[in-house]
Amino acid sequence: MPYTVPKLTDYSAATLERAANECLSACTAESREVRTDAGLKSFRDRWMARKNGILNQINDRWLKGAPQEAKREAGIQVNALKARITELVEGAHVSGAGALDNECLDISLPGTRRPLGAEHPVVRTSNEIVSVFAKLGYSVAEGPVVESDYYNFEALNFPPNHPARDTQDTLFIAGQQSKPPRERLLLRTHTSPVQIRTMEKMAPPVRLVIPGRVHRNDPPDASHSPMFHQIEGLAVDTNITFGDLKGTLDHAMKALFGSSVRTHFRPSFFPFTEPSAELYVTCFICGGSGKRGSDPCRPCKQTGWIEVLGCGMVDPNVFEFVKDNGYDPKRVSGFAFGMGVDRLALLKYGVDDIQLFFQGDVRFLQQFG
Ligand code: 2NL
Repeated sequence: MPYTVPKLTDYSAATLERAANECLSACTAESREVRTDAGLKSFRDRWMARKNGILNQINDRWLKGAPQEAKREAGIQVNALKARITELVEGAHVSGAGALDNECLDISLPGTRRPLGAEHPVVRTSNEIVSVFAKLGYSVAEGPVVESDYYNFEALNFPPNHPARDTQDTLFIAGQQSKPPRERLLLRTHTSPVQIRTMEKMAPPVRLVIPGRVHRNDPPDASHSPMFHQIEGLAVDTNITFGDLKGTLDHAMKALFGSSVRTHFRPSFFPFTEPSAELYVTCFICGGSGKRGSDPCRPCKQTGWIEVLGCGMVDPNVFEFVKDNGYDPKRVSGFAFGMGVDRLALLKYGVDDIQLFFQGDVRFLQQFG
């Protein structure tokens, strides 16, 4: 006898459960009997048809017919049953001897193509730089992109209203005039605030690298973007000297650009380091000759040297802000450095427009796959 939906004598949980189980076994048994496409269609119609299909009848008899106080429990049971029946009916397929032509699984169909992504060239460059320092025992730290004036400027020896702040065209968050100046929020202009935050948490000695996104109010062109990436490094210990800075950075440049590059330091100025320097490496495009064949080498402007980063000995004024956590400038010293990752990626991959990094054009990005 084919299955028919019984009328329930009562609506207790036990009765409902028994009825649901009977219904499920009937459906399972019928699904096993399906042999042909036509059989599959009538099986589906019998159970699922909107008008008078078995599921529909169950709804009418077991749910709508239930007394008010049993409706909630009946609803839960009926919904669970419906889900299982639907799964069974939709999963049923034509099977059995001689019915191979009707198999639903066609192994000759091509699979679903899942294109592989590629690491973005800026991220790749950033990871390469980080890993050079990780091998030297440096920890990696990250921090917020929206920062307070205190961490972005004040604690880094840019006092309020100091002209050094003008060198970093800052994007401020609007509507904060009511806050004290040092609490006002901005988009960090460098990753240095994370160095301060980390020194507040970790007592010396520290060896740190900090990669991350930074913002400046620069109009976009081939070499500028209001959003770009930096990596900064910091080493603080007793007796850290400028010699340590030179040795560490010379090693890092050889690891990054090849063992034949040479390094060269020129005096510079940063508010948070004293003394400060710019680091140049022999041009890895022309090998230091300033020429490519008979043409001038453009990346190094024929000088044979490329500026890669800024660095220096941490200014004692910076340590004063974290003195309570063991950074007494009389006891510890340190060096720090910072580099623009995007600019290095441009040089490394011979890309002539920084905007290409941020437009998300798949034709560009695919070349790094
Ligand atoms: C550049 C120069 C630099 C630093 C960053 C730093 C951080 C602390 C203390 C002292 Cl907490 N210094 N960072 C130092 C020198 C240079 O970046 O041209 N970056 C793109």
